Amino acid sequence: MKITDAKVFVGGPGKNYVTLKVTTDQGVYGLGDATLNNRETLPAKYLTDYLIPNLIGLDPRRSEDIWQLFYRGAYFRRGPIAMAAIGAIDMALWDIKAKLANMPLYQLLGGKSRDSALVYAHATGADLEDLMDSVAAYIEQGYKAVRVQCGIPDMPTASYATPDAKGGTEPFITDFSGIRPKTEIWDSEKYMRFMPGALAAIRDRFGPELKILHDVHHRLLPREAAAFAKEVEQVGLFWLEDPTPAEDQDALALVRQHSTTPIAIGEVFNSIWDCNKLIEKELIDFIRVAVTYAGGITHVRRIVDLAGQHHVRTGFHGAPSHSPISMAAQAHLNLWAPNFGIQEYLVLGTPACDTLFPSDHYVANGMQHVSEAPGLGVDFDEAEAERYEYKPGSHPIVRLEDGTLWNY
Ligand code: KDG
Ligand code: MG
Repeated sequence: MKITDAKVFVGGPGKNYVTLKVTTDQGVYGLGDATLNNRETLPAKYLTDYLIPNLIGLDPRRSEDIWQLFYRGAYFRRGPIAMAAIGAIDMALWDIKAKLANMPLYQLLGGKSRDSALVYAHATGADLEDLMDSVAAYIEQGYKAVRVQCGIPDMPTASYATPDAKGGTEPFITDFSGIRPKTEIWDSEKYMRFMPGALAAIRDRFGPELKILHDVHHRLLPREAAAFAKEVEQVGLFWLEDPTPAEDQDALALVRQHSTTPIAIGEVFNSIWDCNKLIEKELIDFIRVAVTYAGGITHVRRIVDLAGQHHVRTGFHGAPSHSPISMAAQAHLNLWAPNFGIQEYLVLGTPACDTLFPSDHYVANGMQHVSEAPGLGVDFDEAEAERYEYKPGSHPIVRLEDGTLWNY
């Protein structure tokens, strides 16, 4: 059996999804997602210029060897661009493998450890009252877990993932007016004075059952993060996410030393080498890698297994920057992983997105249900894809009030 062709498509409804389709001489094809938010053309180019020419002619069933070939063979290892490109190929090869076996992918991983998987939604508000309305709306829809992000009083712009005005939706997240980023203003002191009380008020209003998550989005120093995590302990958060930038894996030790608030980190990690110390020293509770830019199912599965030995559960990244293909791959991992924790889930499900990526995966009552179709259980409509093209866009950047550049 041989791979005969592989094509990359960039575009989609409201997002530049990077979609890989790998075809074989036996008519079976596989799909992968190499979307790297706001840098989408780069994994696409890495695929077309370097990986695909070496992929043609190989046996698609040798997914492990092909992973090693592209990882070790590059000499310059890791990094989100290469790992997103390798990840897309890996997903496509697992899709092919599971289609050949005529099984949904989770069966090849070891079968179901649960019937459906807990997800969390994004509640957001320009202020606390607005945020409460957003949380209430998700509870009404059956969600058991919500991430809460709130505008901070006296901050001159919206803060991370909050709308400019009441009733607005999360400004997700790419601004398609060009590649020059907008600037948000940040003040950690104002945030630390306001946010613990806001989280406590949400707990008071919605009671003990609601799983409350909060994303600091890398903005605190380790000492500040330790103080914050300690102060919010009585709220009983499900997790506190990205309290510090985690290039320095040891920084999390300070947070751990001072607080029992569960910590989630890793959405920007792209290999096991970015999180092995965090996991082995048991400094975190949830690992947030994504199958896209962490090297696909083959590599993420290794991270999940390491995590499982250290009481670290999964909480795969699921921002709308991931296409339904990688979300499907993660849905299968979620059904299998013995140390599954939660899945971030946003309703990608615009009719246009569903038309481009038809599938039977669905979320109901805050639980993710996985398609029984062979493979990843998601398809890609190439004719529909011709309606879309790449649109340049950017994340905001963050500066302190005096102009100093800070962490977005
Ligand atoms: O590209 C950046 C987004 O993926 C990120 O801001 C989303 O922090 C995020 C989250 O938790 O979903
Ligand atoms: Mg995050």
